[in-house]
Amino acid sequence: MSNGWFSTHCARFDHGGCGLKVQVQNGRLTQVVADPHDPFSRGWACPKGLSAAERLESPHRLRTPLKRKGARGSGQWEEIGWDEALDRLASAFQKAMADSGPEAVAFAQGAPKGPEFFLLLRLANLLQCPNVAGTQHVCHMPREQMALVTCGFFPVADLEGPTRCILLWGSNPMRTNEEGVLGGHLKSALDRGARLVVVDPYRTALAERADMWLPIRPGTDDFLALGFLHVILAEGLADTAFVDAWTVGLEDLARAVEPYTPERVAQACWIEREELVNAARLYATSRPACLQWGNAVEHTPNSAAACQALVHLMAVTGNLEEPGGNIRAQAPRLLRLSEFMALDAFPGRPRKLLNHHHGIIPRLISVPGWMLIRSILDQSPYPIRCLYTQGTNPMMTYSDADSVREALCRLDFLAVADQVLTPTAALADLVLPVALPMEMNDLGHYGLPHGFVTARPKLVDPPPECRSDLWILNEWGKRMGFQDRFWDRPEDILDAILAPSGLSYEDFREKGVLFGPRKVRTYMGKGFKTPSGKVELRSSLLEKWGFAPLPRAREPQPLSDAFPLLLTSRKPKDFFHSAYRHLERLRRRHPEPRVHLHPQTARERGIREGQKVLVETPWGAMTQAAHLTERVHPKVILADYGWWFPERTEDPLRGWAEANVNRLTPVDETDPVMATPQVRALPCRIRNP
Ligand SMILES: Nc1nc2c(c(=O)[nH]1)N[C@H]1C(S)=C(S)[C@@H](COP(=O)(O)OP(=O)(O)OC[C@H]3O[C@@H](n4cnc5c(=O)[nH]c(N)nc54)[C@H](O)[C@@H]3O)O[C@H]1N2
Ligand SMILES: Nc1nc2c(c(=O)[nH]1)N[C@H]1C(S)=C(S)[C@@H](COP(=O)(O)OP(=O)(O)OC[C@H]3O[C@@H](n4cnc5c(=O)[nH]c(N)nc54)[C@H](O)[C@@H]3O)O[C@H]1N2
Ligand code: SF4
Ligand SMILES: [Mo]
Repeated sequence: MSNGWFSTHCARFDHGGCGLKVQVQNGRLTQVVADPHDPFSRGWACPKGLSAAERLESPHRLRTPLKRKGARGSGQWEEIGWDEALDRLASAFQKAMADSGPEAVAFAQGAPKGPEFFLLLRLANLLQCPNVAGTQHVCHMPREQMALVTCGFFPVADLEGPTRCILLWGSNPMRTNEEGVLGGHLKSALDRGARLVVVDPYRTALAERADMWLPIRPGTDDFLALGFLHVILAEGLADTAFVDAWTVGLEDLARAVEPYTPERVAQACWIEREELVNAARLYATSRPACLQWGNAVEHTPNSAAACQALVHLMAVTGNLEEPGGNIRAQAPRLLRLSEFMALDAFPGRPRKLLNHHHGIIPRLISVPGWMLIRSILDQSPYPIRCLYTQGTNPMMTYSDADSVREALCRLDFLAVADQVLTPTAALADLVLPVALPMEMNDLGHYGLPHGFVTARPKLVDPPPECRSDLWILNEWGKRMGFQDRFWDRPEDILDAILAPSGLSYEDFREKGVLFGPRKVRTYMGKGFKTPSGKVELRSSLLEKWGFAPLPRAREPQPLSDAFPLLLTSRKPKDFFHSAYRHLERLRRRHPEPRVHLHPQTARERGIREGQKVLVETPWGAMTQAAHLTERVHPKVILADYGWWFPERTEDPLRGWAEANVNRLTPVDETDPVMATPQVRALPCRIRNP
């Protein structure tokens, strides 16, 4: 490959996709800087993206396939070649399926990183295997599915439009770049004069800049959303023209929100009544206004209701599909996902999913991770013996991590594709080293509802024995007997995805980004994509599936003398979930896991800044360093999430248990529609060990 500067997009460090300029010299990546000409990020990039070169050359990186030698998890490995690795993979899966049918095997991936998630689903569908586990039940799907049943599309905050007010709810795009490089867009909208309301228990930098900050009691977003609706409907602040013409079920909704008076909601949410009323008024009367919602609203066993009520908020204020409100991003013309996933090959799929067995929403395409874990442990409704994971680290990211460990240890065969030896990989029979962004041709944001895709071309060769996920799945698929349903080379897959746009991968690489057309008020023609053609404030689909058609709040978790505080968390600013603690540049910025607590809470317990403290919930315990801050309520603590210690090579499991928030999160109660467990707002206590 030639020397020089090349354009690409950041990948796998968050959802952003910032434009980067990358220098290549003698086959090595030598410099990475932000691309000032990128139409989307306009010269912005963060330390994560800028550490892309270190990621490729990290000494922690896996560089050859490994086969387990000693006992599971004992850290003894034998290096093997790819031929043997693929043979082992294919024969383990074939044997389990021949003995016990396609349900005996399973696959898992976390947040999709590129098209590989959908290729994984393709392989599973061709095998007639319904078990593809994911994290969607805690990531995006409560929002997406509740939006789809209510208005037929996923409403994206139109920060590029003339928005006059941003209601930022359980989301911090300055740290996380939810839905594209939104942090920069949000800042531009504020600079153009938009008002800002922040709903977050933590006083974030944006909360400081906001016109109003509602320091909500963690886990009560359902109450607050219903309280907003109560105020808006009671005070006649709804957009009656839109509501009359384009919604059904207003009377039912009005009755459903009646009990959520400002007094009751203020008490449940630990905020002042006036704050609630003023915030609802500001959002409803600043037209257009957009609601940027985050992961926090989908981390409780009432995630569906909270998300549904937030879609109602956008609808009754007339902000759906309005420029500057919440719009329907149009995807560029690409291969249809259903076709790429070969859904046609597996017609009975929905009824075979564990989701069906547990009675949750029939439209969720992946199996909530905890259901897979429970099935492995209980051997119910059938035994699962083999698991392939790619791009996920369930030992750190699934709730009830101790049960994850137990389940993984019970498998006959576990194969893990990753870039480093994670605690999950440490328990595997087979570990596959992956090629990383810039070492392979790749395409970002395919299948996500953001309205664009980004090119991430290959700029350098991967280490000789590292392979991309697309390559692995493509070769594995052919070995499983589907030569005609897979491709010659991974590049052919990208060409197939791009074909409807008329571009080859080479053309696309030149273009860099492909946007869908920008359209608003698309419902004016054919109506909304719901059974009634209108926004369904009372959901006929939820009702048809046997769920409550209207949102209700769930009583907040009670605090007790034994567990007098509430534990919550957020995404790490300098890392992606559990990944990248092995990169020194990032680790220097954030050397150790820290739990944030109020100085008064610390004083009462004799806790000092920096001291290691024990955090306990009724389900488990972990240790992090105390950080004293007045940014949180005295009854709330906010812990770092995703921490393990790649540098602890003496420990085969790399210190997975010590600071792991998910050893403290239960799966005993989950959302009836979306299967979301209680990830945040956990009753807890904190003390000197
Ligand atoms: N307590 C708590 N739990 C949570 C959350 C929370 O906020 N709190 N958040 C939830 C959410 S929103 C999500 S999305 C999930 C995320 O859950 P996971 O997706 O399991 O999280 P990651 O830690 O990002 O794991 C991804 C793994 O993929 C590897 N990787 C990176 N690039 C590649 C690649 O190209 N190929 C392959 N094969 N591997 C790669 C990384 O090294 C890493 O080990 O966690 C959920 N769990
Ligand atoms: N740097 C970085 N960026 C990421 C990721 C990452 O791991 N690191 N992960 C990516 C993924 S997969 C996702 S899903 C997105 C998620 O991105 P976001 O939606 O921004 O989610 P979080 O950072 O988990 O939480 C956002 C805010 O919720 C607040 N919060 C905590 N508990 C509650 C609560 O009970 N109610 C309310 N209203 N707020 C609460 C936190 O203080 C935090 O400021 O980020 C993506 N981007
Ligand atoms: S903000 Fe996100 S997309 Fe942009 S450089 Fe940082 S990690 Fe990459
Ligand atoms: Mo996520």
